[in-house]
Amino acid sequence: SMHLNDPAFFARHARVRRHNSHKGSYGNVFVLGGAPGMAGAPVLAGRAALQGGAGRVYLCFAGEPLPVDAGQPELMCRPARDIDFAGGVTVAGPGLGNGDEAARLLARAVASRQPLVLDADALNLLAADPALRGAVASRAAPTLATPHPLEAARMLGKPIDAVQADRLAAARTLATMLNACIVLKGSGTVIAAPDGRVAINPTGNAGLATAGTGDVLAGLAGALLAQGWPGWEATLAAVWLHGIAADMLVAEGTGPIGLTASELIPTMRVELNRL
Ligand code: NPW
Ligand code: AMP
Ligand code: MG
Repeated sequence: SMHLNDPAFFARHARVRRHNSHKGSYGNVFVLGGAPGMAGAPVLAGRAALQGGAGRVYLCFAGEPLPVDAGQPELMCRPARDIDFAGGVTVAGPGLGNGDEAARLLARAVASRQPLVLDADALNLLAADPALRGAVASRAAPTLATPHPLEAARMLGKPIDAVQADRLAAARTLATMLNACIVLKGSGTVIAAPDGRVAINPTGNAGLATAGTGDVLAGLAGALLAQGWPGWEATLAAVWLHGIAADMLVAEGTGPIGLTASELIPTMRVELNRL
């Protein structure tokens, strides 16, 4: 049941835009994050969601909301406490912080009946709260979780070396624990589903080893879910596109040294349109 992540498996889900469609046809994404000092993380996730094709994207700030993202004014900035996460896919975690208010907001997003992407501080909050992990595991809609090795180690209650020594086992254990598609990130990203399917991603390079690239991946995954992709295929496609974008930037000389997370976003969009 293990395979190499290849667009042949998922490309058919990249539907062309129907002539008579509108923004409501492509779903809403709520990015839940942005504690004080961490506004950049939801901005990156939100820009990736928008340029990944979502119809509308809301940045939902745990801290004081930015008035606007001047570099991407299409994004709608709101205080997270005003958002009812029922109306779309939530990407929870980028720069969310670890406090009580963050945990309350996350619990509301987990309770929505919509697809959910869990990243960054959402995963750290889950590591600290078995009841919230139980609430995630009992969700009916697709859940994706995108831990880097340290986030995986925190949820598994193991040292990071133990995660890295058997990345397949770590991803499978988390998939069962959370009843979620798991993306265990890092060189040789492992993807595991709760039904036992496993894939290894061949794209990407060490240019991705820079701040914010994980936030971009989470936003793209949310956009594909909002456009109706099934959970497993959305996961595979997001990881593959994120990696191929980095590979394209290296091929044109923009990396690996100094490649930035922001630069991935328009290149991911080109690759998504090419699927
Ligand atoms: P080390 O250094 O090797 O011991 P944390 P975070 C390890 C937000 N951000 N292989 C590595 O450990 C996020 O969204 C905001 C092996 C590394 O130092 C979060 O909310 C940004 N080890 C918050 O910051 C841009 C690996 O994990 C440590 C690994 C904290 O997230 C940046 C870091 O983990 C950021 O996204 C690998 N492949 N990858 C913004 N512009 O606002 C990671 N590690 O302590 O959980 O911190 O990931 O930076
Ligand atoms: P995060 O740590 O959450 O910002 O996520 C980092 C992103 O960059 C993930 O998608 C990782 O898989 C990717 N990444 C980091 N380092 C490497 C590497 N050496 N090779 C390939 N991908 C990497
Ligand atoms: Mg991250």
